[in-house]
Amino acid sequence: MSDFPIVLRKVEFVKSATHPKHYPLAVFKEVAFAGRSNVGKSSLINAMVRRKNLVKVSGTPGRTQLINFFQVNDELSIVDLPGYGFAKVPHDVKKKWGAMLDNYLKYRESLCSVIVLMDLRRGIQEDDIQLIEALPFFNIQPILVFTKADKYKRNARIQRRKELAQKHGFRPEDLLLTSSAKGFGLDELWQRIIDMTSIETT
Ligand SMILES: Nc1nc2c(ncn2[C@@H]2O[C@H](COP(=O)(O)OP(=O)(O)O)[C@@H](O)[C@H]2O)c(=O)[nH]1
Ligand SMILES: [Mg+2]
Repeated sequence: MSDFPIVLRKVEFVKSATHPKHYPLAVFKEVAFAGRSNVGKSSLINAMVRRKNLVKVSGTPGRTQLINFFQVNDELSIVDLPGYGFAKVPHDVKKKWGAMLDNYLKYRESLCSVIVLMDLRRGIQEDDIQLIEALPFFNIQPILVFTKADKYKRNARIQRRKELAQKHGFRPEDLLLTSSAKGFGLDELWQRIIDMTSIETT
């Protein structure tokens, strides 16, 4: 297991909310995890905080339409946003999701960064691009992360990242390769979060 650049002294679930008036007080710097349903969001958050079941993995995809707030070391707030791009959710659910995310990005003043998760096999999809391109309008920095990179051998995943970076106009080094199954890329993602939030790490 790799060493994280942060000591995890305390990790806890705070609350779930949909409306800004129910968010927890914005006392800590915050990062939010976003991505399509089934991309590996819950798995990655669990791996990042070294808890097996802090966040439920893979119930019915697309049904967790809540914003879930967690807290690390009384320093950092971590948010699990509802997954997008689930074809089977009805239109009005999608509309509600859009409004909920819009409100969150607009009104969450403690939000430093949105971590956009994308399945390395599926690549960067239309709804990912929409989110990535929207973030600058809310003054929010993205961190771009590929999940399930263990599905490729080492050289193949580096090649795949290079191709996707070229196709979409990113620098390969700005696209993190992670695997919560094998536990790689997590220390690098932690370092980006620490750099972006300037939180204490000891
Ligand atoms: N091989 C592999 N599978 C993963 C990884 N992360 C998640 N999965 C699997 O992908 C599915 C969806 O994971 P989940 O974390 O629930 O995705 P979420 O819907 O984005 O929260 C589950 O079956 C996980 O076991 C990974 O890093 N590698
Ligand atoms: Mg999930």
